[in-house]
Amino acid sequence: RHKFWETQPVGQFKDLTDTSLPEGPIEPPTAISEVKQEPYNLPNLYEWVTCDMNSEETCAEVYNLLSNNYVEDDENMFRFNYSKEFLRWALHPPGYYKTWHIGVCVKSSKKLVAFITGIPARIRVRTDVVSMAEVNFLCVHKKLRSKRLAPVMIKEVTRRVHLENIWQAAYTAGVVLPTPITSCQYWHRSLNPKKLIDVGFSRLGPRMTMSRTLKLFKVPDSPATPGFRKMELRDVPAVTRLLRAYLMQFVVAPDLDEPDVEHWVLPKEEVVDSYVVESPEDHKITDFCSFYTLPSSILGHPIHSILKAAYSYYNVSTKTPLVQLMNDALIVAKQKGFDVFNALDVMHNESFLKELKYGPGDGKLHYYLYNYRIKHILRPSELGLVLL
Ligand code: MYA
Ligand code: JJ1
Repeated sequence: RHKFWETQPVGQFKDLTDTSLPEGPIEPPTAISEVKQEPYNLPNLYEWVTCDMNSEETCAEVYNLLSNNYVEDDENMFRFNYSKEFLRWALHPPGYYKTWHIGVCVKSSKKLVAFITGIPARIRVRTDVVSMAEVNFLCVHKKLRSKRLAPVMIKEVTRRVHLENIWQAAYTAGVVLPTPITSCQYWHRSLNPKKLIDVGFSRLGPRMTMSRTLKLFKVPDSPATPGFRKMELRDVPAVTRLLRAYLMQFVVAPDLDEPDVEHWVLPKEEVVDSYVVESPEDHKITDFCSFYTLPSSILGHPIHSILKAAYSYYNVSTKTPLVQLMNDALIVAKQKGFDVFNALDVMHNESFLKELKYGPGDGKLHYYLYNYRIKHILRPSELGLVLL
């Protein structure tokens, strides 16, 4: 069934019931000198390139490949449209390796036709903090699909990760592969219901009129929580403490330090938004919420071409009820012109989704680890990791 994945050190479907298998690495690390020194072979017309995402030209080529060929929904109505600024941010965390930003070009024309990336991350699994690669943005041009290019790209990124003495990876996909550590559901909160219905993203509910729908999804003009404000650089130490303490309770979560928090959650216009609640009495940071900007292209619509979507990222409440905090997140997202606020049922998200009028989407997101076995599949609420 899975000619490629059956050969890889990942949990296999046949092992799902075998409780004798231990948790932890599936294969031991080898000496770096044992790692293949040359790139894997590509079909003759193609060659490997390392993509320098700091180059405006390269970044634009990657953007163009993804905006025309990356992930679509099951009915091919929408396609993720990651911005250039977002891609730069996503691929340049502390300690990133340029060699993990891998392109495949046509030799003769240098046209970019495929892409895959890794970034380094420390991921905690129960009590074990593991150096991993987070693999993302795997994309093969529509005209080159089903030619078994993806397995070669996955092997090549694996090789380059091994060369840095890293032996595990985390990744997500909309498709089921051997074998998910958990499977999450997407939920959607309409902010601009008229547009969402016009473009076919959502439908008028049964026994609902447009005017009842507009009223149902209306949000206040400004946040309700006293002390709710945009996160600033000076908040990094407090936000890091809040996040580290919060993420401890999940089975799988990133191990974030201050440089990570500065990179991943300090607000970046049109990329990531973060807010804190600063207590008006003692000026302590008690709560934090964040979301990232990932628009989708609307395919073949006469009027609208972009759906502006916010995705829930990391949220921590110690004083403000999570429902109230996330309601304020909806309010600021609406102010910023987002059409929809999306969230997965990870961490404590289930506690606000229904209450804040999110509805389940038709998409799922499966989470995977490479070369690390987990004994039992997790509930989404046991997962403390959001990949972009
Ligand atoms: S998930 C986003 C993936 N991208 C898209 O969905 C964009 C649109 N689609 C495409 O561009 C292509 O359809 C892709 C497949 C490139 C996805 N993850 O070349 P093929 C397996 C892993 O003939 P194509 C993301 O970015 C498939 O089961 N494997 O197929 C995270 C089959 O293997 P097997 C996938 O359609 C990526 C083989 O590929 C995926 O032309 C994490 C067929 O290859 C998928 N999403 O190209 C990658 N889709 O026969 C793994 C299909 O065994 C990282 N396949 O079933 C692993 C860790 C590596 C680092 C390790 C370090 C230690
Ligand atoms: O966005 C998604 N689905 C939408 C649109 C569906 C269009 C027809 N297929 C959806 N809309 C309903 C919203 C409605 C709002 C009011 C309340 C009730 C609900 O369900 C889905 C997620 O649900 N997105 C996708 O399918 C995109 C791909 C997801 C897999 C991503 C893989 C990522 C790889 C990462 O590395």
